[in-house]
Amino acid sequence: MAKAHPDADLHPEATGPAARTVKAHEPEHSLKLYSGWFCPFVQRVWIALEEKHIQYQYIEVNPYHKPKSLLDLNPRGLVPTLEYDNKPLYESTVLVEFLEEAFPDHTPHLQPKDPYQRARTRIWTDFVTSRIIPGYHRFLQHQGEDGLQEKREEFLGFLKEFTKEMDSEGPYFNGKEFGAIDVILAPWAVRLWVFDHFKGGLGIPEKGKGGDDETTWERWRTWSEAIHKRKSVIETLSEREHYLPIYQRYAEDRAQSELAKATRAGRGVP
Ligand SMILES: N[C@@H](CCC(=O)N[C@@H](CS)C(=O)NCC(=O)O)C(=O)O
Repeated sequence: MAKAHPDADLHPEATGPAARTVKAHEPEHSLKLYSGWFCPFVQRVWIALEEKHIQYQYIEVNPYHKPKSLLDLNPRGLVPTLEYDNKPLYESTVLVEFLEEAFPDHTPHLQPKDPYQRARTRIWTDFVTSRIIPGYHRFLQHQGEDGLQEKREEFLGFLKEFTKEMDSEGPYFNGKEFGAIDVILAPWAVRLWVFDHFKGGLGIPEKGKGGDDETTWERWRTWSEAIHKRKSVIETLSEREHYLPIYQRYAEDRAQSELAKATRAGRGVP
């Protein structure tokens, strides 16, 4: 028999503010979000749905058990998966764009109107996928003190690069309006506490202590605070205690092979 995935026994449902959001979206609806409450890729899509007040049905599944209902829609059995008019769609970055196009009358518009800004959103979305998220995993999975600081600096370097592209006033990436590029990184921004908890600190300098990078870190802090206060972000988060065992596995050497396998297969991990 195949060995159970270490995350197969994760907490079965959303808790805290996210549980209230789930409750409000229990009724049957033709737009269905197949979700794992803990998953940052899901949270992107969930934030977009909540921001735009789109009606949908929330369906909790454990993607490590892969129920038939999920596999029938998405052969890879990943969350998030959407069912739209009886048709399946998946990949979080595609879904965030899709919701904007499929529900054009719903505001706020998350994609910038200006084609240049829209193209920049794609460039920096790619940067989150190809640099920030892998850097986050390398830092989180690093074992021992030796070499940890290099992983930390690599990750912070990516955050700085991203931050330098932000509108100088903010608070959001493109200025006053919350948009798709904010949605794309927000789930990881609200999970950075894992480094304080497991890796001896994230390492972003305190206010006034950023040296040559102070302006960049100040801009990061402005963005991060705005993200942490955003209603749609808060209302799609569960209680921290239930994320802890998941991250503990990745931070403490127990899921390294799972992480390597998932990364090779182009899948995300929580
Ligand atoms: N590239 C996908 C990643 C989605 C993903 O990997 N989700 C994880 C949960 S956070 C999953 O479903 N994992 C199940 C598995 O690895 O089999 C996206 O952006 O939607």
